[in-house]
Amino acid sequence: MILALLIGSIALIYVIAIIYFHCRYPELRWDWKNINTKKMNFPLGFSWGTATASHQVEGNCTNNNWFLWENSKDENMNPRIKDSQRSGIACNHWNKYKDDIDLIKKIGVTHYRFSLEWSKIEPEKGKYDKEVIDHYSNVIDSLIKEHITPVITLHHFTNPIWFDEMGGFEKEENIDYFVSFCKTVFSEYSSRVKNWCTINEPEVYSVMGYFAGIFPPGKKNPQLAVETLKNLLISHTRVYNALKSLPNGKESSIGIVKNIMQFDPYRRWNIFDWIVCRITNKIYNGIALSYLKSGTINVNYPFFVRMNYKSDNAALATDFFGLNYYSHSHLKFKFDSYEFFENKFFDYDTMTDMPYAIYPEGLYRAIKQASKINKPIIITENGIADAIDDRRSLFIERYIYAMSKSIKEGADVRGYYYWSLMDNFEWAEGYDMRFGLYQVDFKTQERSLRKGSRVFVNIINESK
Ligand code: GCO
Repeated sequence: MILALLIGSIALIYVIAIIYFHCRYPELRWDWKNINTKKMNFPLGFSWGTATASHQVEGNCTNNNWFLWENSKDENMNPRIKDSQRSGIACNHWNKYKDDIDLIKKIGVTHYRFSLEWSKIEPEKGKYDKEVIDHYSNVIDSLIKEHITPVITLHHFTNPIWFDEMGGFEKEENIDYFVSFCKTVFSEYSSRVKNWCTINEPEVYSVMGYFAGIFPPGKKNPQLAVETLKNLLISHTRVYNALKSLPNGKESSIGIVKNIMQFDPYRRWNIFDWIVCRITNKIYNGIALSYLKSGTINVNYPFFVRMNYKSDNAALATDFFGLNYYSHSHLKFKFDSYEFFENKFFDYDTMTDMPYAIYPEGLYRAIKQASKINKPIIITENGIADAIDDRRSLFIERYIYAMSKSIKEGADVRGYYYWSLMDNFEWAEGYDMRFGLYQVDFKTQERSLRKGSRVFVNIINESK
């Protein structure tokens, strides 16, 4: 009798918990057959752009942690990049930037988000390379000449080797070096550049580098992953405050860039799938969102990670929320003391070449999540890896539709930058992932606009 009661109560609690999760965290799905994606409106002054990052496009980034990673002979580090590919000269954007600016112009966008390669500007601690500073200055001038607004990212995954050797962002005391770099480049360019992104995707940097071990430094230490994440968030705040107090600081728009990914349970009736989704979400999205909103981080998962932090000046210290969005994940619990879930897909999913399903509803959901910070949102990245170019136009149309719907419902989204201008070095995936609006032939460095990108050009033209 007692046993029956016990089993009955557990079953009841299980059912109630599942119903609660199910209703509280619905997985949004729209009936695309009955949606007219042509019905889109964008606010006046909405900015259209495209994005790249230094290590992925410039070439010859031989003084950063990724270069070491790509060329590492350490057996334990391999295989880290698919088929041992190396970034090498990448798209040779360093030398071809003028041609590339013409390409940017041709698409009709008005904003170009690119990153400064810290390891080139400050190759040794405290020593700045004047030629490199001049190079970026020329890039900025060329953009402005073509009426394209430069949007600079100060940190996009790569560190100078000297900084990594000191422990990089694992150590809070190292943040000072990054702040100094940022102040130097801001003083150089801020009279011409008004839009600044501090840190790109702190959660991706930490999770990939310190939990999955797929990015440098290839560690697998969850606690260190959240410490590093916290330090990157603190870096954002410190850079934000430092730049705001410099000349041109007040007039500049300075924000952080965060990737949002939803974690939906693979089996909606399975409590373990729900639990791993909630934990993963709390770490991947929750830490940064809570830090930006209230300056606090409270994560307590005994035997896994623990982080309780409060900052007095972090809350709302950002002028915009840069949102990078690609897709959601379906997690399935698995018995494993380290990676306690696996990523699953459904037969009905339309996949991109990356292990991401096309899920435009997710961008709508992500905008809702980001809106909680109460700052203007810029979609700083969104795009598809599609080498054969048979899904790109659908992707663009539907994701932009999802964004426009959220704007219609009141979300303060100010811009959309497609990732990426051209095919480039996709980190651990090497050159196989083709995100470009322009296809790049890496043998000849020729660029050509993909058919699937034309829909982007049309949407921009129609919105004017
Ligand atoms: C990231 C970066 C980009 C990627 C892009 C496609 O999200 O990892 O910001 O550098 O190339 O997101 O995966």
